[in-house]
Amino acid sequence: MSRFINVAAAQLGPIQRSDTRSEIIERLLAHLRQAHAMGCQLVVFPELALTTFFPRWYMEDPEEVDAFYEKEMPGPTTRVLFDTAAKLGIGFYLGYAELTVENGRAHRYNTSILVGQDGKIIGKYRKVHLPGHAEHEPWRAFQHLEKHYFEPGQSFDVWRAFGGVMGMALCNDRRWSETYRVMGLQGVEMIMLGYNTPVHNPPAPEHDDLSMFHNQLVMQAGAYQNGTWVVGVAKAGEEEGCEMIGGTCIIAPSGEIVAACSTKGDELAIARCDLDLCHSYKSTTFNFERHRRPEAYGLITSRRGAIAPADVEMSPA
Ligand code: CDT
Repeated sequence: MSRFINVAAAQLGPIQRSDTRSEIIERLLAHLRQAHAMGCQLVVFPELALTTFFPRWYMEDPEEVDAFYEKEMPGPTTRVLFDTAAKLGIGFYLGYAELTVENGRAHRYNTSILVGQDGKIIGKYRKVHLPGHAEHEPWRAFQHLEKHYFEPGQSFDVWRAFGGVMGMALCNDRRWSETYRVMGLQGVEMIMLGYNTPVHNPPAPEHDDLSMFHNQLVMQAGAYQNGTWVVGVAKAGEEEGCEMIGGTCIIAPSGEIVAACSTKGDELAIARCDLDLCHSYKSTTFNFERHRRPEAYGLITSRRGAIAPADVEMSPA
């Protein structure tokens, strides 16, 4: 059997701080229209797709900071995305900064939503693995203050949509095998994942030459080990002096890349994804029910950091 979904991985080139929301949304709309013209049912946008990657700056003025967040979704400027999606009959995944008030307290998250072909929100995901640091670290060429600007999300959920089981993750989540496995255990068939990844990692510059290799390594492994499609979408190119990797691609449950962007600008990579391909991996090598041994995995949820066994000094015989 085949269950096809035509997916567009909608890479964005850089977004500068001076770009207005309306200008940025025009670029997203162009992607939606082009993807629709090419027969797609789903468009996947990057993480924080409505703004520049603002956690690269330490800011103290709350008004300046809050301007980067969406207070409602859809809101006055984003509604056109939902209306266009409904008109074209095309769904989308969108990453953005969310500001919400609960019981009189403000909460800020690095969020993505999945919107159906009717323009209605199907599900929301809040980034679990927030990288970087919480305090200003002036020694860095640029900051990575996600731990300062966002609270972590608490779960990896999946949704029945687009004829399959859909999951969401954001950027740094893709480096953690737990991300894929928790969704794998809920039968996920397609994980959508937007990212903003600088080429240069200030605490580990020795990894810079490997940034694209690591990007593909983690997403291809996550796809194969869980028998799922993975759609990884970059915001790429030189944004405010910070060079970000591209590498947007669509990965099959075999772990193979089946479509990829070749530039660092606005570009679509399109694939006709058969969700039934997942079955051949989920029912053989990665038949979880048959082969997993959760009784041996207790440390995964009971321990956070690594603790090596004590170094026992051998006494002379
Ligand atoms: N946005 C985001 O999560 N970026 C991180 C940078 C970490 S530096 C290795 C990422 O994992 O790509």
